[in-house]
Amino acid sequence: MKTQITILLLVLSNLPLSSVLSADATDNAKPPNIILILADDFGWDISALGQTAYQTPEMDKLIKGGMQFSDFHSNGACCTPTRAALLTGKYQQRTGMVRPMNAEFHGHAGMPPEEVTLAEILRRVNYKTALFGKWHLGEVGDRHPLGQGFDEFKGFLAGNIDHHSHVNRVPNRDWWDGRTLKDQKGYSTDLITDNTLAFIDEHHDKPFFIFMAHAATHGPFQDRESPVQRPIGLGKRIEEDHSRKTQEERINRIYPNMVRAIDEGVGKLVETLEKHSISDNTIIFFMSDNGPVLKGRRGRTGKLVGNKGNIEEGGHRVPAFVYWPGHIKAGSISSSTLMGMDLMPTFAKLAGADISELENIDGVDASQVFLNNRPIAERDLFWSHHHMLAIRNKEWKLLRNTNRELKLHRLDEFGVGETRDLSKEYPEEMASMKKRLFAWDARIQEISKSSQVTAGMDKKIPVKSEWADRPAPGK
Ligand SMILES: [Ca+2]
Repeated sequence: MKTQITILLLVLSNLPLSSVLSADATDNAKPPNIILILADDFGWDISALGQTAYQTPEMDKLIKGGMQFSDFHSNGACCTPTRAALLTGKYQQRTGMVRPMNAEFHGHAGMPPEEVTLAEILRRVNYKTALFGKWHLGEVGDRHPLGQGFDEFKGFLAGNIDHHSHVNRVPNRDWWDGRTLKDQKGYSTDLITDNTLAFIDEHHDKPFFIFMAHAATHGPFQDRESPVQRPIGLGKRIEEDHSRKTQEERINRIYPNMVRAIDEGVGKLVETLEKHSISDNTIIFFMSDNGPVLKGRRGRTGKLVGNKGNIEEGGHRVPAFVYWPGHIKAGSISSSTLMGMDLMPTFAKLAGADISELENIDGVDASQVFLNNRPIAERDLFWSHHHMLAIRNKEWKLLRNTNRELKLHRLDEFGVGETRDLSKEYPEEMASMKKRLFAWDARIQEISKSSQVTAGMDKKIPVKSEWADRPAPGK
C-alpha cells in the first residue's frame, strides 16, 4: 500500500523515480548490511582526497562511486573516546571513556555494559554482528566485545599491538577469538580483512553488521615485511626507534605500505560482496578514529592545523566516505558537519531499528544526508580533550587550546582557518559561543566525573606481563 501511495505521489509531483525510491528505501527493502571500517590514526592519505605520493585505487573507487564527506569529525582526538561515541551515539563523556585506555593499567576498566551499543541495537533487529580488529573499550566481564553486542570477535583488546606478533604494550599476547586467547599468524591488516571476508562468506544471506577496526596505521610502524618489534615472551616493554633513519623509512615506505594494505583489503571486500551479489544491499562506511600522529612525519593533514591528541581540525577532522551502490549518489560530496556519534542513530534508522527509548543520544540521524544529500539541521558540536575545549557551529569554531587561550576561528569548507584569531573582530560571536561552550562544559564535566568512576577510568591498577617472571628468550 505504502509503495502505491509513494508511486501516486511521485506521478503527481513529477519527481524522478530514483529520488523517491531511495528516500523510501528504509521502509520496504531488506535491511542493508553495514560494514564500518575504522582506520587508526589515519591521515588524509587517500589519493582521491588529495594525497599524491602514492595511489589508493580501491578506496578511490568507492569515493567516486559513493559519497565523500568534507566536514566529518571523530568525537575524540584519540582512540578510545572516538570508539565509545561511535558505538553509543553519545558524547563519550557520558560513558566515562574520555581518555585512551592504557593497556598497562586499565585492565580492570572499560565502557560500562549498561551502555547500549550499535551492535546491540542491530542485533535486536536480527543482524548478525562481528568485530574484527581493535576494541580498546575494556576486556573484563561484559565490557568485552561479546558483552557489548558482538556475536563474533577476532582481534585485540588493547590500543595497539605489534602488527606481526600481536603483542600489546604491557607486553602481553593480545589476539583473541571471542574470549579465548588464540593467535592467528599474519599481518594485522590482512587478518582483519580475511576474517571479515570469511564472515561474509558464512553470513551473506542474513543482515549483518561488521565493525572492521584496523590496527593500522597506528604504531608500531610496520609493513608486511617489517621485523617483529615486540617478540613473544619478552618480559619488558620495547620502546620504538625514533632515529632519523627510521623516521625517513616510515614516511617513504612503511606508512604508505600500511595504507596500501588497508586499500587492498577494501578491494577484496568489494569483490566478496559482489561475489555474493550483495554489494547494492551493503553500506560501507570508512573513517579514521582521529587525526594522524606528528604532522608531516607519517600521516598527512594537508593544510589543517594540529594532529592526533589535540582538537584543532587536524586532530578530529577525518577522511570519511560512504558507499552504497544504487542508494547513494555516485560522486556526491556532503559538506554537512557530521560527527562519529551520528553514525549510531543513522545506521539504526537505515536498519529499521527503533532507538527512541534510549536516553541522552547526542548524535542525529543523518540518513537523509546519505540518501538525498539533504543538509543537517544547524547545531552546536563540541570537543574536549584534557583541558582543551571547542565548539563548532557552521563556519565558526571557538577553541580553548593547550595554553588555555580562547581563539575564535572562521573555517573555510576544507577546515582551513585556524591560524587566525578573530575574537577581537567578532566580539558578539565570541561572547555567544563562549557562553555556549562553557555551559556545555560545566554540564558534561559533571556527568563525566561520575561516569569515569563507573567505567573504572579514575583508577590505575598495574597489569602484569604474562612473561614478567621469565627470562627473556635467548638469555
Ligand atoms: Ca587512534
